[in-house]
Amino acid sequence: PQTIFRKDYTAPAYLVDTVELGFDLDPARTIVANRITLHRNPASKSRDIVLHGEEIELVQVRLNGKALTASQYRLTPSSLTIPKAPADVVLEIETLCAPVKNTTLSGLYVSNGNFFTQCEAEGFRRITYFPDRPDVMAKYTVMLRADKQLYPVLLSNGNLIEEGDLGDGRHYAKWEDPFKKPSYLFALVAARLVCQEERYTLKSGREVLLQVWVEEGNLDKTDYAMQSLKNSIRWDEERFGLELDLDRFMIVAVGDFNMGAMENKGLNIFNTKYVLANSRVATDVDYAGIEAVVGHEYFHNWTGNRVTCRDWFQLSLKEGLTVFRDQEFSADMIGTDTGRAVTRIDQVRTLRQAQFPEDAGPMAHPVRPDSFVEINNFYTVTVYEKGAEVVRMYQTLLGRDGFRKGMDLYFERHDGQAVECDDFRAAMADANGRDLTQFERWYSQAGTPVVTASTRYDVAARCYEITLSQHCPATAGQPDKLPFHIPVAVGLLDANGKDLLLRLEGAPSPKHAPTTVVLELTEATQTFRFKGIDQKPTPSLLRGFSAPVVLEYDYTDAELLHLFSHDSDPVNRWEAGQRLAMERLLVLTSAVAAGDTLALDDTFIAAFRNVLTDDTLDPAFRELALILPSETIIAEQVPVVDPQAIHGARQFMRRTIGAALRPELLAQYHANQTPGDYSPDAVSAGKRALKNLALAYLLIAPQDADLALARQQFEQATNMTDRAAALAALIHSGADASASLASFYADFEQEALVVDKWFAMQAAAPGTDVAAVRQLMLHPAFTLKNPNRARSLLFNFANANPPQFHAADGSGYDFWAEQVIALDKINPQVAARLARSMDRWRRYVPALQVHMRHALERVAARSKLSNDVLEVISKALS
Ligand code: BAL
Ligand code: ZN
Repeated sequence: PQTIFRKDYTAPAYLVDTVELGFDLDPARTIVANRITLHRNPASKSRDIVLHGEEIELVQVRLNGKALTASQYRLTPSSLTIPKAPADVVLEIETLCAPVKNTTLSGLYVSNGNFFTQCEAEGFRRITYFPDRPDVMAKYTVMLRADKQLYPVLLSNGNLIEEGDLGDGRHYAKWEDPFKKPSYLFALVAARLVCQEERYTLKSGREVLLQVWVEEGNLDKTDYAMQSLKNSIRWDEERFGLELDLDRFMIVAVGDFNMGAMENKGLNIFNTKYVLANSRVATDVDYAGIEAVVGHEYFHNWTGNRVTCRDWFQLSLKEGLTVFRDQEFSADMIGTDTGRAVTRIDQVRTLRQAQFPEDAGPMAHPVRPDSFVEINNFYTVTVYEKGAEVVRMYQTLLGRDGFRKGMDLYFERHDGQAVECDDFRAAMADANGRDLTQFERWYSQAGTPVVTASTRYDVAARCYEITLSQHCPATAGQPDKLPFHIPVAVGLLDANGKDLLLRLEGAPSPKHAPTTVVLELTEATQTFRFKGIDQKPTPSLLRGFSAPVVLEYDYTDAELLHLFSHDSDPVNRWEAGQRLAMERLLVLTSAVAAGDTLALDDTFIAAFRNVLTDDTLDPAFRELALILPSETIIAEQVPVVDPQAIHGARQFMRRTIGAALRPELLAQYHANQTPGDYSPDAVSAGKRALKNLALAYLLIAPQDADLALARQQFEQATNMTDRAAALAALIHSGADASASLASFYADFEQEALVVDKWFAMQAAAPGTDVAAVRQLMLHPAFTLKNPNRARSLLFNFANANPPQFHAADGSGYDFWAEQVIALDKINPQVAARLARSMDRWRRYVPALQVHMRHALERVAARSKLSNDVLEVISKALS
């Protein structure tokens, strides 16, 4: 397959002014008539019109009114080229496609009898021939024709300008999008759906129509999505001064969807997972996901749609920025400082769980990649979550007001354009009079920087020195890295745990000395001096996780315990607990591998007890503080991964905590009940989280009373959060959970998203081996064709059940290879995601590596792999 390089970018030879699309929708044979007006791009020397097209049948093409013969164009399986075209062109192209056969869920497809589209990144070319690249922006008019009975609802982007009957049992609707857009933002829906709708008044007084479209039985699950949409609209007005620019904004839910959701202009199409919720079927985590994703897609309307990407290498321009915006939105919706910190801790966990391993593995790439084979493989945690960290660092360096000034300038300069990450950086720099040249390295260098700190206290000079050094490990094609511009937020705690007031040598003295300062590390090594320090402090480094780096500092246990008890920065307070746990988990992992006796010190238990029982702390924070680093995160810390030893060590620690803190866990279990009507608000959700974590600890080595408690919660729960948590705890306890599993399934078999949970819980349970997963695949509700279902069983097994996936005989890897191959025939995007589960194979103990290599080679040996899977597997093996 061909590698595409960022350096090879050339401007399009022709630009498109208008697009008129006509669809005669039929599942087996949809006719697409496409009339585009183009003009030659003065910035290009070429006179060839290059149109992309895949898996569509060309019926005819007319240029300026004249039908072209086959000798007048070049047709390949992926393109239609019209050489030596005139300067101004009207092209009329008719094509055929078969949506019902489209299992890739890219382009136009059928889900549960309804038509949907997904065009990002390159799905539009599966609908019609077109210059399917984001720097070609045009105005679209869309005519939809379809059977009226089967598809009563016909939607596309923008405004509905006409609708009516065609007299033959069919009807039509004509839509016009007033804004220029790239083809990846095109969407249509033709379906039997119902909607919740509401007229909403913007801050300016303009009224808009908001709609959430779902299948008939799901109308009672649309309130939270609608509320989240209204909150998003208000938030973007208030925080960034950005108003909804359309008269109508629609969200449509579909059960078969590759991504979480898609920001098509005015017609967001969503995975049902991020729309449907009521207390019966959705958990607190689901509610939070809906708020975040509804926000995310809505915020794309400005950061992505109004200003879009010049090319797909710039994907993080819209994704990193929009993730940052949705993160800030979710934090602001909670509103409290600890609430913000809890969302921040969640982000740090995601980075460590998924992004740091990606940065250190065979698919490592810069936030702005330099090359790819298949762009779908680059919708990654690096582009999204690390990209959001990069955007967050602007705000950390420039302040909230400075960041807002940069955003304002970005829109002033680039509204209606397709631009690059560098343009965003320039707007931030110019709006604030700052030189952000070095900051560019966050976009161009892959890998997670390691910042090493050392400190020195000079009692005579009353001076405390912090020396910071940085290096970044080599990644593919980038053996040597230059220093990054890293904001390192620090505070200093006195012996009582109080923050010291900070005066940094060489920096202007503010009227009120702060308790946190942001040190700007720009060189390989730099020393910072704090003046007027009367006692040796405990440093709190990288507060708020101010940069996506690994921070190394030789903390003593006493210092970590001090921070874990007192740090005013909740992120670092949590971090101290994670470090205390990690040090011990590494020792325990070695002990398990060596067959030594395992032990956990009382000091550690006492620290956990203190946090668990400290009622001045938010339950949501306490829950996070008591979750041990995951097996994946532990695996990243050891030189050679022995998954059984890691699992044994972590289980031992959980079991020991559960036994030692039994009375306190029980007390917290009872103290954090949330009686009354269910509400997904952060305070209630935090209580449920702590309560259910307590239950999980109690059920690691359960007494009969604990099992009874879990069964009672399972049976009497008034919401899915509590019901699912009790069921998961029962499954993980090792006790017989079959009756509970059966009754759960019977109660919810009509609820696809709950059935996903049922599969997912079992897949992740350490008692579920490959044979059990194979058995679950035979269940009538299982199908590889639905991405959510495939993810619930296969991905959870491969990624969330290390002791079974890494079974010593390699059976987990054989199973993985089989499923990657099977999925690739149906849906290459989803298959390639599953293929990524083997990214870190070279880090495992040699005996497992042999099996892993064999499984990878088995996939690689297949003759008809998609580019998606081929790229992932070849990079893993290279
Ligand atoms: N643009 C693809 C889905 C999302 O990031 O919103
Ligand atoms: Zn996005």
